[in-house]
Amino acid sequence: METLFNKLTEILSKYQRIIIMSHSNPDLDAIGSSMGLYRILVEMGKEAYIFLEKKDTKEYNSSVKQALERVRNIEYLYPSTYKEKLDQDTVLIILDVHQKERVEYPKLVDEAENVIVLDHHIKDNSYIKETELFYIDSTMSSMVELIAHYAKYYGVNLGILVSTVMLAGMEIDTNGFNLKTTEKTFETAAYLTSMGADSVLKQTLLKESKDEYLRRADFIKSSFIFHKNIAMCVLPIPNCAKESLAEVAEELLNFEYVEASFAIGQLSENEIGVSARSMGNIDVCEIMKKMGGGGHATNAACQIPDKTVKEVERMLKKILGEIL
Ligand SMILES: [Mn+2]
Repeated sequence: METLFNKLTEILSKYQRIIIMSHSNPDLDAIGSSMGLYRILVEMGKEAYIFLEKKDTKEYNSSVKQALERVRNIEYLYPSTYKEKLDQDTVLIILDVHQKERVEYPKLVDEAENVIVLDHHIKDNSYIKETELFYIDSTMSSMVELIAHYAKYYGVNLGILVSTVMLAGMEIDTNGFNLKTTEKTFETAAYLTSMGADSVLKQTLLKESKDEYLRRADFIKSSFIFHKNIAMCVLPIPNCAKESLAEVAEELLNFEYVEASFAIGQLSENEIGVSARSMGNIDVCEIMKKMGGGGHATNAACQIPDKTVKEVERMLKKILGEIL
C-alpha cells in the first residue's frame, strides 16, 4: 500500500484544490471515507471539498443524514456551487465507486480535467478510463480501510466523530465484520478505535428507520429456499439499486443452513442485476461468470440486459441445478 500512498501523495502535491465524490445513494462507507480523506487533505494544506448532489440532508438515508449533521467543519459543494472551483488546478477524487453512471453526479466526471479513482469493488467493464490514478483492490473490506491506512501513513488524527463514522462504514460494508474481513480489517477497526471512535455513537449512526427495516423485511419474507441450502429473493420493485440487491443477498446468508444466496432485481428498464454471496463452500463467482458477471468465490454479481426477472430466475435455477 505504501507505493500507492507515495504515488497518491505525489499526484496530490500538484493540485491546489481537491473535490471528493462517491457513489449515488451514499452509505456510511462512502461518506466515512470521504470525510476521512477530507481531513487528510486539509492537514496537507489543501483546499478540499466533498461534493453532494443534494443540499438537504433529509434526502439521504438516516445514517448518512446523521453523519452529515454531526460532523462539522467540512466544506461541501453542490451542483449549484461547484463550477467556480473546477479548473486545471483541481483534481476530482472518486471514492467507493469506479463507474461514471454510478457516481453522485456524473456530469462532474465529464467536466473535471483531472480524475483519480480509488475503489474496493469488483472491477466492471464500464470503469472511468481517463484518470491520472486508478486504484482498485477488491480484497479490501471497505473504502474506509484504505483511507484509514492513508491517515495512518500520513500521521493524521481523524478525530472522534470522523473515526466513528468510518468505523460504522466498515461495519456496514462487512455486514458486522463477517464478510470480506481480514486481519487488516480488524487492524483498521483498532486504529479507528484508538483515535476515539465511539461505539455508542456508532450504534446510533447505524440505527435505521422502521420503514427501512420493514422494506427489507418484506424482501426477506418473499425469499425462498432452493436445493436445500440456496436462498433466493426476487425483489418485486422496478429500478432497484445494486446496493439493495447486495444488502438482501448478505442478509439471506445469515439464515440457518444457507450456504449461498442470490438476490435478483430490475436495475433499469432493460437490465436485471443479480447479487450473490456464499459462505465459502459454493463458488458463486463461477455461477455469476456463467451469467456474464464475475467477482470472488464468496461475493459476486452480474448484470443481464434484455431479460425479465423471471427469465433470469429460471436461468439461475438451471445453472444451479447443473452444478449442485
Ligand atoms: Mn464501500
